[in-house]
Amino acid sequence: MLTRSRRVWEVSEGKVTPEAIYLRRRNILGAAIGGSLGLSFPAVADEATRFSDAVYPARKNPAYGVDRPVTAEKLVTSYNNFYEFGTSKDIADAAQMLKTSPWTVKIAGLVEQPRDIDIEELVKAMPVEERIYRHRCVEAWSIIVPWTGFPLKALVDYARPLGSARYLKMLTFNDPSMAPGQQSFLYSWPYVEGLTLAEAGNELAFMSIGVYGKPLPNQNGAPLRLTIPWKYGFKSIKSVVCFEFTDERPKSFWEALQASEYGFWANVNPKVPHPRWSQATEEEIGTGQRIPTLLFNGYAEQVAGLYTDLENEPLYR
Ligand SMILES: Nc1nc2c(c(=O)[nH]1)N[C@H]1C(S)=C(S)[C@@H](COP(=O)(O)O)O[C@H]1N2
Ligand SMILES: [Mo]
Repeated sequence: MLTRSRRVWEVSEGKVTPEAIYLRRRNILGAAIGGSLGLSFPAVADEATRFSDAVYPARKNPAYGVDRPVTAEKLVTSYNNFYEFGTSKDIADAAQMLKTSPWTVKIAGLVEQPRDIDIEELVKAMPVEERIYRHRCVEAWSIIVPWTGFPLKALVDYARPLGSARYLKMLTFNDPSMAPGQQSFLYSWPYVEGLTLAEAGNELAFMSIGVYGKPLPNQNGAPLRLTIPWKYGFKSIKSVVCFEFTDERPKSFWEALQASEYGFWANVNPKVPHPRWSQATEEEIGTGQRIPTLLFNGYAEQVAGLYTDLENEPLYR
């Protein structure tokens, strides 16, 4: 049931833009160098980053719940999008090659003091809690997940951005020796995403370090991933290594590949179809039910105010 012969959103070769082809040429040199150095895969997966025992169990925040049962853990940890490890949903085994310890997070760009910080140190400084959120993929499937993490706003405050900063750009690791998908020239690595600082400061914007009361499995974006529940899932960037504050709107990974289909805003809206399929309903993974999709994925009350002056922007793709 979970495996479909073909995913409509998978970009067929005919759909690849000239820009993607340009990027692919640009990347060939880097890959060739990696090959000549004889980089090889480690034989065993490294242990996941360990957070202090104080993190688990995290306080459950009752303000963030969902009126449907959570999705089975086994499904959430075995049905994934993580193109660094392949284009199918079945990448959990491949993702075990990701080395998540040590893990350094870079705080860069328009901040008072750019710096590198070990993730364990960062997490110690953050208010960790558990929240249950809906997750709505642009491919029209959804899951309900208990995340452990901290508000993105706490990280923004910690970074102390300058007044000139307007956007937060986030980057995934870039290491084709650990992530075979990054050897593909069709995509422009590393995966990148961005938010306005107003969005990053919204109470719902969350950085996750765990699911189901345990550290994130690699396939879900260990050791640190964005969880931004009112936007299509591709905005929720996994395995983040850099937070850069900038005055330029970042061009995200999917936008760079196919801007007509995947934009910067990507807010969930059942009334705005994807160019190739309807967004009116979604398949709830596990139950197989098709349920109506909600404006802002059910979070309109918290986030609609972010967009009141932006009616001319393509907010819903
Ligand atoms: N670095 C990176 N982050 C990513 C992706 C990816 O391919 N690479 N896929 C995105 C998409 S399309 C979705 S739906 C979610 C899936 O998260 P999950 O596997 O934890 O459910 O991760 C998002 N974050
Ligand atoms: Mo997605």
